Amino acid sequence: FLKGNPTVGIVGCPFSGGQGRTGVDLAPNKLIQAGLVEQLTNLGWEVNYNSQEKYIDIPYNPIPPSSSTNQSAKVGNISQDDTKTIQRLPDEDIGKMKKPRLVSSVNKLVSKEVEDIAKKGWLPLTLGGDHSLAMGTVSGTKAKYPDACLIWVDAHADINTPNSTDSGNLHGCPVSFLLGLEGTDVAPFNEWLKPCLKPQEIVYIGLRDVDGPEKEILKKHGIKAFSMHHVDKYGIGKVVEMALDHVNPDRSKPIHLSYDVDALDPIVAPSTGTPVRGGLSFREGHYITEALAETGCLVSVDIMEVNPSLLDPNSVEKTVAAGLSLARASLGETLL
Ligand code: NNH
Ligand code: MN
Ligand code: MN
Ligand code: MN
Repeated sequence: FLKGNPTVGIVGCPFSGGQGRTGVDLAPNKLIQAGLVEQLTNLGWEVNYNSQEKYIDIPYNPIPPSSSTNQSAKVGNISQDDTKTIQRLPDEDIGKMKKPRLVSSVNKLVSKEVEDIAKKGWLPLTLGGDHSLAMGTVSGTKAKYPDACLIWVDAHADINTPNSTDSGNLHGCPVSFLLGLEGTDVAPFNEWLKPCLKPQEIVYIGLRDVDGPEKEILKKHGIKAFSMHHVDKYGIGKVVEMALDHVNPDRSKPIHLSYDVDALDPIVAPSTGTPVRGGLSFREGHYITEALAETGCLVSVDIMEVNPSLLDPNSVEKTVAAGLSLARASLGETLL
């Protein structure tokens, strides 16, 4: 599906507004500093940042309206005016949703960015930031590839609606918006985000902490999910095969991979906002990316929820290293 020399467009999204813990916004920079660009270049990819900057730095910190000058960082190809508009929005809860305007406006920019990169024939590699960013990444991928399927690797289903969410954190809701479930046709999201995904186009791997209402939603819409129970029962090889058989039976459709590092066991990726015991082993987690790379159908990849501010330096190093190796494996690093 990609055009020309294999080219990746890195979309660094230092964004934490979809959940309550700061620090997840430090991940893109950390991954870049740990050598992501060199590593992908060594795999034979041409690496672009799609801007003059080292990576695209999307602003999110609301600043008080009084401090108007020089507060917004230069942000790739996003104009200063855009950043000021975003930063000055008052952001009261809407219903249960926290920071809805911020999450919406950042995702609108991410969506456009991912769409532009995909339309060049490049592979967008989005570095979160929290997983609310998948509203933008998946809608952007879908704008270029309407028949793309979505493989969601996560401990969580992230399919709460604005009505069903308990936490109000929008990183627990992106899938419901992409599907256009009941309650998602709300401002400010409905000003730009149209339902772009069908229930049969998504499959989950790694689930083990799914909220009650989310289980109802999965059942109601017949959404395929492989939990850790299935990984234990069938083994990861069979699970990935069954997942692909469900969303991509002929291995002919483009694939978007949205990878939340909390799918990995906390021993492998401890520095993440909501770790859950009993996750994917290092190999299981990487097998998924290798098998998807092997299909030749991967067109867009997200690496989400690395939080370099959590726990001790050793935990951070492990988690960042896992993020890097997942990115490399997704982009075809071969073991032999
Ligand atoms: N289901 C919970 C919620 O909606 C937790 C979501 N947390 C995640 N998702 N980390 O990947 O708030
Ligand atoms: Mn997630
Ligand atoms: Mn998660
Ligand atoms: Mn929970």
